[in-house]
Amino acid sequence: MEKFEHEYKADQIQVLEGLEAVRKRPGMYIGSVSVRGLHHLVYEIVDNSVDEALAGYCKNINVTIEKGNIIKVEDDGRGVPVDIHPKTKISAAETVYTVLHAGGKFGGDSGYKVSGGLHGVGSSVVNALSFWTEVTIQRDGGIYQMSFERGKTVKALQKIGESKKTGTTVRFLADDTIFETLEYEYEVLENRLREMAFLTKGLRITLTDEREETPKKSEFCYEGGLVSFVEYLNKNKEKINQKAIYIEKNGEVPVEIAIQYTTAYSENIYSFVNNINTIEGGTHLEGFKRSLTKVFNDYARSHNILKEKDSNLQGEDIREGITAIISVKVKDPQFEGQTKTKLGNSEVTGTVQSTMNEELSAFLEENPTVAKAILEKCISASRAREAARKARELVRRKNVLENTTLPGKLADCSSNNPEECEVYIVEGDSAGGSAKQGRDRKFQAILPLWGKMLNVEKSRADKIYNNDKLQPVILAVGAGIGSDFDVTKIRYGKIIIMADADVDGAHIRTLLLTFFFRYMKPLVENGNIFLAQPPLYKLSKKGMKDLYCYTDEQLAKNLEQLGREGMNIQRYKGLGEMNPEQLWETTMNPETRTMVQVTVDDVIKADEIFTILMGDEIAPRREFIEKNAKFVKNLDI
Ligand code: 0RA
Repeated sequence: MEKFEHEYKADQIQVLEGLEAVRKRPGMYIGSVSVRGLHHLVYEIVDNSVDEALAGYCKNINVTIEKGNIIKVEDDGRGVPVDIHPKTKISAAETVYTVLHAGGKFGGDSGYKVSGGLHGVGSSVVNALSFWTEVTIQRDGGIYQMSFERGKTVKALQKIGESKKTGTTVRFLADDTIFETLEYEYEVLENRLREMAFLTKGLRITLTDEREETPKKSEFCYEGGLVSFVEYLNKNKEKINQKAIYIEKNGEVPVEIAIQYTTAYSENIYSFVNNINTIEGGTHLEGFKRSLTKVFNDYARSHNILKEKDSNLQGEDIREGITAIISVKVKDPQFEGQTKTKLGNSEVTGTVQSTMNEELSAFLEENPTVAKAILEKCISASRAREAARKARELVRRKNVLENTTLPGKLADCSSNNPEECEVYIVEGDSAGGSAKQGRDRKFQAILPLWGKMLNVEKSRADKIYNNDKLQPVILAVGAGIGSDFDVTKIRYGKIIIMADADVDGAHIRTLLLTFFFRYMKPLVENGNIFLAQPPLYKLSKKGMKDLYCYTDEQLAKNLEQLGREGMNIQRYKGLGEMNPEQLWETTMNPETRTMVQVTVDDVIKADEIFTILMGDEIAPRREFIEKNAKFVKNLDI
């Protein structure tokens, strides 16, 4: 008996130490304590319910943002087991929510348990980082409930009623002493939940926002799974194969793939392992790419589309215009890479490759018209690549002849340490002149651009290398483009777009951002791209230091405080109206400027927006602009 008590205490101490560690270093468990980490809490709880759906027992998940930013996640699975652990005398349910490594144990042989994310520790991490958590379980004919504060049990599991239903409901309020904000963003949660629903065929997920007077609600349920996913991604694009190609095999490593080609030039392949977006790719993506290249080349040869004298199509030719989702389930996934989103399990390459080899070649044999249409596109991509290579060579040779690799218009900085260097891409010659005079030439370079910018959404790499507007940008950045792009070669750590605060400026900003997103994506992902924020107004008055306002709200507030009497309000129509000193002080001086860092939190969403804004179809663009017109002032992706 004594021994038993001793063990019980030891266990308890371990529990508290475990959750204390989570509270001490939340970033280690959920990435950060920013709004991003906050959303992560929701994903962790939803993941557990999705696991129950993957095991085949849960059909509906309802997520609610209640008033006061309380989150409720409700599922109709089997319910977390409520029986008492004979040794610890604690219920299995309480163990799951308080012990850092308890999740998987109880899922051992309860179907296909391949939880991603935190490998089953999610529930206890959320509990540790919440001001309070309340768990209600319906199971074995009863309703059971328990509650916690900052991870510590305040009410152990007890039966509070009878019920014939089963399921688990978790409500929690994140701890505001840990998170920078508790304000959930509806659209961010909506995107992730939609993605979850696509990845789990037939699962119904709802999201309700009760914070406003009139609640908002979204519902996602896709019988088509990944096929629905690619068709959703391509909804504003012109399709080559109307029906997505679908491949599924349920072996040791279940594989599911959907492929649809469009007339676009970009490549959109998203890969998932256990429903986690593997942004850095990995072995599953490798297997997919290898097979895609081989199957299309083999088909083209055996059907005489590629003649004997022709060389093989390259991978990138075959991936032009592709939209594909690869989803695999791996029992013991090894995640590598900078952000731990790269699958390392080497056996997965072969599984994906052989599944694709079999199923894709069968599909092509059965659908020769589709095969031919896709191959025509690949062959024209291959020709364009050849043209791009020649264009690139020409640019290189020209530079060698002229003994320069930098564009003539660039006013470079004297430092060549990329970490401290920044380049301003400035719209217009006169603003460029002011920027040149106003800058700190030690670390600030100026590249003026003017005239009509190429829309890269509608052109291929060869045109881009030859384009007189983009060529200077490519040379100044110094790291190539597309599949040649090498982020370690960039000459500036900050690339700052400085354009007027008007419609034309917004247009140039969008065109440049599209270019960076499509052809230098790592820059956007790593946060190297910034938008300068020039002031909109200058307030001046006798005896007062000039005051700059960057928004209409700021202007109104300042006028209210300082009065209009004798105040001169200058509205800046363009950067060119500022003299070099003003430009330095308001927009370029690192001590006083504000800049917007461009981030792509959601690459899928960003692709959608660029397609809408810059692509061929007009109706969705009009719809987007009408819907977002009131936000256009802060154009951000
Ligand atoms: C382990 C075993 C069983 C259910 C669950 C875990 C479970 C966990 C969560 C978390 C959220 N919702 C959940 N639903 C179920 C069931 C074991 C059995 O009944 O045999």
